[in-house]
Amino acid sequence: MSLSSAQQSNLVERLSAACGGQYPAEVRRRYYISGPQWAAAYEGQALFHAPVRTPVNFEQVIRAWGELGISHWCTHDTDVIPTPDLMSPRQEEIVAAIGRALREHGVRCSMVTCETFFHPVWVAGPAAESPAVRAYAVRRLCNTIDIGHTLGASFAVYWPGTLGYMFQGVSDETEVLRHYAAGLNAACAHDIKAAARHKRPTLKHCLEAKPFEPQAEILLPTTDAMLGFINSGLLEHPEMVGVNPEYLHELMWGGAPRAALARAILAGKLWHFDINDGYRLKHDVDIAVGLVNPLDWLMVLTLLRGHGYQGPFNLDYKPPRTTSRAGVFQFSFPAAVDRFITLWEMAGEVASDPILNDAWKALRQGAQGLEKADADAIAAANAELGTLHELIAHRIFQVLIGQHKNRVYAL
Ligand code: GCO
Ligand code: MN
Ligand code: MN
Repeated sequence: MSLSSAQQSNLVERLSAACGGQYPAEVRRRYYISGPQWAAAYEGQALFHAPVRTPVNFEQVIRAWGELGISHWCTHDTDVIPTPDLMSPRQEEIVAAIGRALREHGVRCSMVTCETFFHPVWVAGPAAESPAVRAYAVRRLCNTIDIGHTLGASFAVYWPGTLGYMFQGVSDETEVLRHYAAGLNAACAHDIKAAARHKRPTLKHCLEAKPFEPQAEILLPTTDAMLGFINSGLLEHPEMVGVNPEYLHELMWGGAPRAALARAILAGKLWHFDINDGYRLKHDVDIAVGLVNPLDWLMVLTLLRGHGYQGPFNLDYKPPRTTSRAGVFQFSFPAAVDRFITLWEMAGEVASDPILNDAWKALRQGAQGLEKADADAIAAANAELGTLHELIAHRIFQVLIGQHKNRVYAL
């Protein structure tokens, strides 16, 4: 017997409740979690994929965030304002309506981002050879900053998208990067004035790297490349510019996301973080947090907790095409939020676990009182401590599966 659509939905509801581990909206609101308009609105389209879900607008997304307890919302300019309406009176009406929706549903706007990859104007990239394209890009960046201040955002994110090439020799990479820097310089200069006008602090401008897609070659493919770019001398306000690493983007090039985040922390530039999951050296599948690499995620959050990261955790994932439109709000987002919260709290357990702390302390102390020049003696004196490396990995696995809280298999 086949189930009606309502019966299928009830089944999803029943099984998701049976999974347990759900947090009430007021608990979810304690975390600085943001939900992107584009993630909720994603219809499942891709090069080989037809859309599978119906469109949703900002009112529907903001209302859902309010109900689910996702405290912050973020958007590209063109997620909510059609390109022809940008910088027109219609834009003002839309932005005012967004402001009303945010207030009504108790959601705040954390971040705005300028779409510089989708529209045909960006075919040759946001820092194209054509001065008209670059001048238009600057107008768009400044406009996005204005929208951000109007909506009370604290961050602007820049994913350069098509900043790269299909063919070598069309452009000089140093020139393209200079043009890109000029765009960011104009954005920062505009922000300084806009912030003063709005009597607000300037936004935190965060660069997001992705190693592949949508170009064959990307000029700033990793968070490390972004950090180098910030310090290249090309930026007039490097102090206003930080990074927005995306977990999967660092994994995609074969890096260790935790190490990439550590380098950004040391540079004082880890301001915003896109959370999702996926596979090494594959496409940008943007799977929801924790569904592929839960152990790695636990360790990433342990690092961020340990360093007092205070920025947003942005749910930049794409609900899979197999999830229905209703399922996006009924299951996908709440489950992603709850996995994040669980992993974050588990990271607290890793940090305070007495066994791990004993092991870390012993390793840091090492064997004492040794003759500095005697390599064999130093190696021999520390030899037994080395076993703690594997013990630590085992203990973290136990935390992940709850064995540190006496979860046992009675065999
Ligand atoms: C991706 C990118 C985007 C950006 C977004 C904000 O996964 O393709 O991460 O989702 O985060 O464009 O600038
Ligand atoms: Mn992202
Ligand atoms: Mn991605």
